[in-house]
Amino acid sequence: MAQRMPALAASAPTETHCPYCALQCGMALTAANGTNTVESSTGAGLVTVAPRDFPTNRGGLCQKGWTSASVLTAPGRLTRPLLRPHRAAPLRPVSWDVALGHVAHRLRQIQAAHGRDAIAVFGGGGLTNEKAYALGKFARVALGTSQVDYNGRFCMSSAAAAGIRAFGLDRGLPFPVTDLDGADAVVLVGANVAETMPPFTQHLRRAVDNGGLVVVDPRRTATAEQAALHLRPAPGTDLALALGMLHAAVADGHLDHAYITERTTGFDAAWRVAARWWPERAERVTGVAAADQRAAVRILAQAANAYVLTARGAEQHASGVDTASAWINLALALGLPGRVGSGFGCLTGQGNGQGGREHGQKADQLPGYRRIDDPEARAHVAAVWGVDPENLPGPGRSAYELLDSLGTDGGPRALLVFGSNPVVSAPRAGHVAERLAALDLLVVADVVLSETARAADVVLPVTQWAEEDGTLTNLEGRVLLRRRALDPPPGVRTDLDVLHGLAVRLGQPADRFPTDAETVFEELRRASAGGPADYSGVTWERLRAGEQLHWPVPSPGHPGTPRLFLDRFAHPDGRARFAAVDHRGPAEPPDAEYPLHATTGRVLQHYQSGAQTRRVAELVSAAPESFVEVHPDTAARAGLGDGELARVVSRRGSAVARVRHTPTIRQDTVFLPFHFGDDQRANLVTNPALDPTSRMPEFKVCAVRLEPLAGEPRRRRPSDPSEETA
Ligand SMILES: Nc1nc2c(c(=O)[nH]1)N[C@H]1C(S)=C(S)[C@@H](COP(=O)(O)OP(=O)(O)OC[C@H]3O[C@@H](n4cnc5c(=O)[nH]c(N)nc54)[C@H](O)[C@@H]3O)O[C@H]1N2
Ligand SMILES: Nc1nc2c(c(=O)[nH]1)N[C@H]1C(S)=C(S)[C@@H](COP(=O)(O)OP(=O)(O)OC[C@H]3O[C@@H](n4cnc5c(=O)[nH]c(N)nc54)[C@H](O)[C@@H]3O)O[C@H]1N2
Ligand code: SF4
Ligand SMILES: [Mo]
Repeated sequence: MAQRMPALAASAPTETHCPYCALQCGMALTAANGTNTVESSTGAGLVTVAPRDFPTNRGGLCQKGWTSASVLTAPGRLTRPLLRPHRAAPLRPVSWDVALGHVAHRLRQIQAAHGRDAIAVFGGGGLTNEKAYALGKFARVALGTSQVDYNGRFCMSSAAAAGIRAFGLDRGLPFPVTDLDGADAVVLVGANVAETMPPFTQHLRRAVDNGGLVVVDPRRTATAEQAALHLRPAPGTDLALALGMLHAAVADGHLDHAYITERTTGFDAAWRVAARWWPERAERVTGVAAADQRAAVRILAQAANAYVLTARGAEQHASGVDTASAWINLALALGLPGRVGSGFGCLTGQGNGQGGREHGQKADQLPGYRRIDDPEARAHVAAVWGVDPENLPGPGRSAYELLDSLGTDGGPRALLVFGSNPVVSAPRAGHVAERLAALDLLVVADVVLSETARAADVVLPVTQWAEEDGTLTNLEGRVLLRRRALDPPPGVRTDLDVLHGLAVRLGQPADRFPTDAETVFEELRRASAGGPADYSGVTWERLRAGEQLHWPVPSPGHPGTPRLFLDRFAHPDGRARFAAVDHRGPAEPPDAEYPLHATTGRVLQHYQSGAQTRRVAELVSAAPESFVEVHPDTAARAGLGDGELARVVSRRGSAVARVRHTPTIRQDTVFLPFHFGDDQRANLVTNPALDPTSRMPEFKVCAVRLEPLAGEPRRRRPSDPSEETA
């Protein structure tokens, strides 16, 4: 079928950024031919991607970035709203007016019967700042619901909570990525950047050459291969490891006493815990040799320029906040944070993972990284929104608790999803799918028919990345302009259009939900003014002119803040705080029935739930299906040969994966990627034990056993998005 394809809005290459991760590599998009009519099946190649010289990627791109234009013309790209009139009916194309009219009508009905909190909203860290802002405002003002949260809860929430506790402010990297170029030593904790941000590794070159890269990961990853020292703790034992290393720092005389005295508080209380964690004790819990712990501390302490960086391997635990705090304690003890050329940071994951956690789609938050329970913040934001602060709801449930409550007594009866695919990416995904099925109404706005969209009553087709303008804030707190390079396919609308259309149908004044992204950003500037993440001095004009603006940017003449904390930390006393944290171990220890630790994570070729990358032929042929990394001896004990299909079984459910003999993984640990759908979902087995502070689920460790999959070994293909609408 011939269909109108994206036409270039301008003939010159458009300078923009990658649709995927928080590195936000700079790229340029160009049309490969001048026509706007092509066969949809051969649409890939219509737009070409070229890397450009931007500080985070310096001309590099990963395979996902190179192939990102394929998603614009992917088979199964949604172009018409879909609606199922009742739960048993198939999804059928309808007009926008019918779709939005139906949603608004049902939302009103459900709220009339069950109250305002009967509607829930779930957002995403891939949404632009403008969308994230508009979504939070839509939930609080148009729906008046407190029940809004987003997938960043599964991503950066532990790092954010630990950063706020220690430094008084959460910006993943409080320094530009390029500062790492000068690092002699870098400790990467639970970060596999060689696969999750390949161009980032060029910033580690000096540390690698210097013998200063230390990687903490239960697996020998592509990143660990480059390290001078690879520490291989059992999953969920980082906290003990960090305590052992703090102990070693003290015992071996590496403390920066002057820094601790002048710039921090709380060392004594933190030390009282670490004093009990001599490295030999930490070795017994973690499996990391005491000598290696000491060596790692020595590498950090002896370097002129040293950094500690954490990512999801350290943070996605029921003790994620305390674990991140323990690594911060080590960095503080060595005097690293808030210095030029040294520091501590957490690597933000999603394209707008940083901005997405600042502008109000989080349950406890208002724009500008304000707290929704702070009366001053409520008054400020309500004034910008033109509403009475009394009418703003309070904090709602966190992401997993929200999903878990859907369709229960007292839980929401309708859910609107923008920019997430929780049927694949939420912990205990089988249960989450059941909760979604118990709803009276599920509405999903997406670019493709994701697994979550497949379960929806109404699917709203939206524009993506290269078809619209918007800002994102990358992993170093730099605000970027992602530009429209193409016309969207006819029939799709922007998320801002969708929110506007719904708001008006819910009785909101038309000008309260603008559809133009720059207009929304102007409002976001005012809403964020005076908040911790102050964007009031950022304008699209400055971004168009190529200015490098790291927040806070508190006035239009302000140059931005590439490096935070150089003079003082953001607590009222200007000091960073040690946290007295102790090890507590995984929520679900292995036992006779489930003897192995399962951990989960990423591969180079796929992004997140795979909704986008499983539709790119090149990526699917390189990484077609799920697998489980398992030590050959462990596989043999379970009767599994290399390449055979296994069932990975936990108390929550089981996932099918092909066995990959991996002699370098710990014998007590298996690893699964979480990018695949249906019965290959790693999240069918994961444990939704939550961190008490951040409400982060324990994606990185649960107890499992391996079983051979009965029957024929089969090859699977990614789920075909056209199945349901054909
Ligand atoms: N290719 C690709 N790149 C991506 C993404 C993607 O989906 N695909 N997603 C983006 C997003 S949103 C994010 S959040 C980032 C995530 O980036 P990373 O955090 O680098 O990615 P993960 O693979 O989730 O986890 C990193 C490592 O943690 C290890 N690990 C598991 N358990 C533990 C543990 O208990 N302790 C320690 N120390 N390590 C452990 C795993 O073996 C894994 O190698 O990647 C971003 N980039
Ligand atoms: N087991 C396990 N599970 C995990 C993790 C793990 O390490 N292990 N990591 C967690 C982490 S760190 C993260 S960040 C989450 C991510 O998991 P998800 O939240 O599921 O992330 P995505 O797959 O990126 O989903 C984004 C969806 O939004 C759509 N989309 C893209 N752009 C737009 C847009 O502009 N508007 C709209 N409306 N839709 C859009 C995409 O097509 C896709 O369907 O997964 C978490 N789940
Ligand atoms: S590293 Fe991240 S931003 Fe860069 S090309 Fe790959 S996915 Fe895109
Ligand atoms: Mo993430």
